[in-house]
Amino acid sequence: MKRSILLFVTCLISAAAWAQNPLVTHMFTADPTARVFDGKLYVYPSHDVVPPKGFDAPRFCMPDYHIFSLENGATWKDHGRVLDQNEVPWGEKNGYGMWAPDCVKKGDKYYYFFPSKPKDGSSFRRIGVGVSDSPTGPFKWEKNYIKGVNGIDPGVLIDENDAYLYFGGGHELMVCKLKDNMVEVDSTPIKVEGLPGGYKEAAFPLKHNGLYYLTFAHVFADEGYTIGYATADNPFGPFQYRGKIMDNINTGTNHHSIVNYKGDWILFYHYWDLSGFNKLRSMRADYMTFKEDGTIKKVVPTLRGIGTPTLGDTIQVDRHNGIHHAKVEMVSGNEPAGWMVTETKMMSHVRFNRVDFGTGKANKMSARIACGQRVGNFEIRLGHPKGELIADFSVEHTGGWNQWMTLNTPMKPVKGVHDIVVVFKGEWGSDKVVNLNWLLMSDDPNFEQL
Ligand code: FUB
Repeated sequence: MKRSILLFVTCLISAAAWAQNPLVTHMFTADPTARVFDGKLYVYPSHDVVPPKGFDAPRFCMPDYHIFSLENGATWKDHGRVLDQNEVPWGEKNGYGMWAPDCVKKGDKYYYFFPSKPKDGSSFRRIGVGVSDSPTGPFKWEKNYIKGVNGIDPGVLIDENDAYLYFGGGHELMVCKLKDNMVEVDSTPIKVEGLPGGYKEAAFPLKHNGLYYLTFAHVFADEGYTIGYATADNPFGPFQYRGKIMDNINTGTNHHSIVNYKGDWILFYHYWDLSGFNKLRSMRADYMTFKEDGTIKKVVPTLRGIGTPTLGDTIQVDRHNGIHHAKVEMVSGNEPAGWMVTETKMMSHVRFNRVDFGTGKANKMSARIACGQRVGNFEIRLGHPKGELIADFSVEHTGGWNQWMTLNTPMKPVKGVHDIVVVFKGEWGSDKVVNLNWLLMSDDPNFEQL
């Protein structure tokens, strides 16, 4: 067993070497529930923070919720705080228990479901609801929690005109039907039958090809925290366990959701590589596949993740698809949290797949670099290290390997989606040409195309 865990962790570390995850780096985000509304991708995560000093806050310290949407090809917009713990009409003040939420659309209204600690002390968590005309709020919060529902992790299924609420954390998950008003139960919650033994939480239901899927976080005694799924021919079950969607990736928790966006299935989940601490998590996403027979192919986590960066999106080349004779490390100095390509030896290169050059309007490429010397250049090529050269940057002395600045250079017109390779050139024997954080393409009237 130990050997297989070791092998898996090794695989995860090397997956890190092929892989734009986490999705955001300006704050910690966990429990991502992704939804597509009118063709646009939104994520409704929870928010981990460092507990305030001297305050008896819980270890998962979660004060509020933000909403994110995917803009352009790979930029996540933070719509700001949508609910603070102290605005929950029925919630305990400073309870820091704003755990995993969900948001669904029924008719032309959006319903945001969230757990919080009730001030009446009636349960560990109750589930509240807010209603809005927009997926990003503002929401009108119900004065009371949903009567008859005790527990965490709401996951809602809209099946034609009916809505079902799954929830719970423990050895059982629960389900009930919601009334048309979406804020009251229409049936007493019952245990979901047919699920495997062991601790479960993070119920996320979906319907695919007429089959009901209940996906959930599931702890195996010998493996730990996995994401599993079960299917049934009706929302109340009984369900049949069908296997794992993701193995234990050593996250401590792994709360997920699944969405179909522009024809691709995507699994959202969380990990904690940005903080180095499993209670300060960051949401991630990777593509997922349903096989012809309805089973789900296990998802291997990557750092590259999803998204096709285009003009205006940062191309985080450190979340690469391939690297040769260079390394990735966290940035330091005067730069926001994240990673960089470093130890860039002569002729080292890094590959990043699926960049959308659009209709060929980009004429400028920018690069965020830190450099402690002045010799060398790095080239942006299409497809492979000897592919067509589309931009060339001469390195600058930025003041040191931790001092960051943005360089600009003209680029050739390129159309469509291509993989790119950054090739670092210095002198043989030099260990570091430059530290590179990100690239960005733009259409700048002050620049001429190469
Ligand atoms: O984020 C707090 C709790 O941890 C969630 O409600 C669970 O699903 C687990 O991710």
